[in-house]
Amino acid sequence: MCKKLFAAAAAVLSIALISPAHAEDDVRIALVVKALGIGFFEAANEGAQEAAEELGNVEIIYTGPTTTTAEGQIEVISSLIAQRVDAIAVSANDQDALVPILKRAQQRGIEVISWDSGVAPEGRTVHLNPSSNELIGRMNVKLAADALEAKGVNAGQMAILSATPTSTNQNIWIEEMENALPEFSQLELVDTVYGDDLADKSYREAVALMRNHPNLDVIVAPTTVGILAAAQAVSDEDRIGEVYVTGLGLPSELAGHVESGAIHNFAIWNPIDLGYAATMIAYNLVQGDVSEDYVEMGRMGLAELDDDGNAAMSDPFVYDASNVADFADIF
Ligand code: RAM
Repeated sequence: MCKKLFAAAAAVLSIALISPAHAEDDVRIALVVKALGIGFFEAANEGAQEAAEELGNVEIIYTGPTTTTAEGQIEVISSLIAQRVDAIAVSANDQDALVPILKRAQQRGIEVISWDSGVAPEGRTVHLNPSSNELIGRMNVKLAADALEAKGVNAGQMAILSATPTSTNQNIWIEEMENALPEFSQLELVDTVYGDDLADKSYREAVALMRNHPNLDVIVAPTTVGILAAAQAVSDEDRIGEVYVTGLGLPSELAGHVESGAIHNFAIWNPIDLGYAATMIAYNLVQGDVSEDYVEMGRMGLAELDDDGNAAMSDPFVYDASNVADFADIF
């Protein structure tokens, strides 16, 4: 056989052997996020890719709308149904608005779970919370109390800068914050506003909070987009030391603001582990590997399911000047 032909045949063969995409028996799992371009979700995607590598026959489709709307997610999900993916794992912009389209997905044999921000039980099989909602709510208020202490005052005002008004997760956490507040009599909640997990809107809302409440002591943002924008706003407005920012954020995005003093401390769980665990759950559902009480999450262990299919992972972790740099390279 001519050498050239042999080389060409070998090249084709090796392409066939190394090309992993769209193999017939690949399990295709769509990770649908609130919006593209949010660091928290990109870290979750890293975990999803790790799970896919571990499982071997999984392809992750990381997708979401460009802004944090239910309409945008409905469009994305329609297209995933047309592509006949095997599973959809969604962090929802609205717990009810997505139910009809997700029901349609389920009718077509697609497994559906929510993670991070939940879908109502009618629209999914499992919902994976990053941690106990009550704990997250209480922790956010405790962080605000820590900020007052850092400022050296005994009592003060706090305001909440949230994501969208329909975010399932932030709404539950705000409710839990309000439940915990009576135990923190030093804190007065003076306002709750919404930055929609858009950097520019969150920034404007943070500036408006400072203008509308001249004696504001703490902005609590239970969103990675909101906390970063608020810290930037406090720093740009020259209010470091007067208005403290706290809530839920990524060490990689906030290390500089801890150093500047705009943030005393903040919390988050590991978003890589969350994306990994959501992928494992979706995969096991596709395999039919799930009982009424639990489903496995690979290296993260068992997810115990309550009657509505809700599960929760581990406790959030608190970051401050003593440890933020150690985690800034990870997520
Ligand atoms: C943002 C999103 C996400 C939330 C984190 C804390 O990235 O709103 O849903 O879990 O913040």
